[in-house]
Amino acid sequence: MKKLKSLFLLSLVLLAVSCSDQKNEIKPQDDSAFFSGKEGGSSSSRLPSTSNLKLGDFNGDGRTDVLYATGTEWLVSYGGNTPYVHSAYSAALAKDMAIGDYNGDGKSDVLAGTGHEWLISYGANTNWVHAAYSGALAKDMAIGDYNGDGHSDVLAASGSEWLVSLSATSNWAHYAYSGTLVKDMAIGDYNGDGKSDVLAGTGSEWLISYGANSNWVHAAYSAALPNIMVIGDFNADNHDDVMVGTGSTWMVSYSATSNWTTTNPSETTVGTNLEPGDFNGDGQSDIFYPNGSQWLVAYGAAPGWNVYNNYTQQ
Ligand SMILES: [Ca+2]
Ligand SMILES: [Ca+2]
Ligand SMILES: [Ca+2]
Ligand SMILES: [Ca+2]
Repeated sequence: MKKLKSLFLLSLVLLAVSCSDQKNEIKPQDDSAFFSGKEGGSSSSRLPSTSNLKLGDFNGDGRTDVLYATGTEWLVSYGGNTPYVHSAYSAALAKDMAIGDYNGDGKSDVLAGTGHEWLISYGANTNWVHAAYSGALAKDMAIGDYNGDGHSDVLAASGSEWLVSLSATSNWAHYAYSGTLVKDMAIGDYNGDGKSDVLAGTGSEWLISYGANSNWVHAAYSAALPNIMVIGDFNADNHDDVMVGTGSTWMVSYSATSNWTTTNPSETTVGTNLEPGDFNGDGQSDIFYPNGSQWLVAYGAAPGWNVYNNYTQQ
């Protein structure tokens, strides 16, 4: 991973940025027809595709929990270091789920798309509740709180514009014109204003649309693309940061704008299987790594895996 390169400020790469010329005029909500999702690839999960684990804070105690979807029921390890307990009966698998706090009660909820409607299990332990009619599936969704009201919202990209369903229950509202797809986004609150922002990588620089409705703003020069990023607040300043693993080191760009800081100089287990969480509830994001029969946690993305749970399934 190359370091952020401020020297390229005037480079022609600026002219080649595929999405910097997108307009983001806000127009009145149009026909409110719900988007029928067709673009795949959520950037919201780094767990292995074979995993049936999802992370969330399902009991609202500030510590990340691990949900295991068996195909017939959901089991939750609260805090990630307690034995699984039954949460709900459902055939929905991890790949079908979009995790967020859609009712703003501090507990993570499970949203699933059936192909024609969205269903939510609040706290992952209530019966399914109808949320909205939409063909969008979990893989089509970028979950964030785009209006900053404490309720998670769903963003979908049509290939020409971004639409948001507030709290996963409102009609689609136009947010911005952009060709950037969900799979090319990394969602986080990079400026700490309470509203989720969209980061996109062009291969040479990062652009951010703050609140998913501002014009693209240059964030940093980096070749790192969203599909290798782990987003979290690794220094607990309420601004989300970008972590990438290069195969030998982990590096963080704080607020997605600072130069790289190496947080872990000697780690080889990096990349696609990592997921952010806060397992000790200190406000600093940790890295979760499900490694077969063990779950490992690196606190604050600092060096050293800690064996966190020895009796797991996935
Ligand atoms: Ca909730
Ligand atoms: Ca919201
Ligand atoms: Ca923000
Ligand atoms: Ca931060």
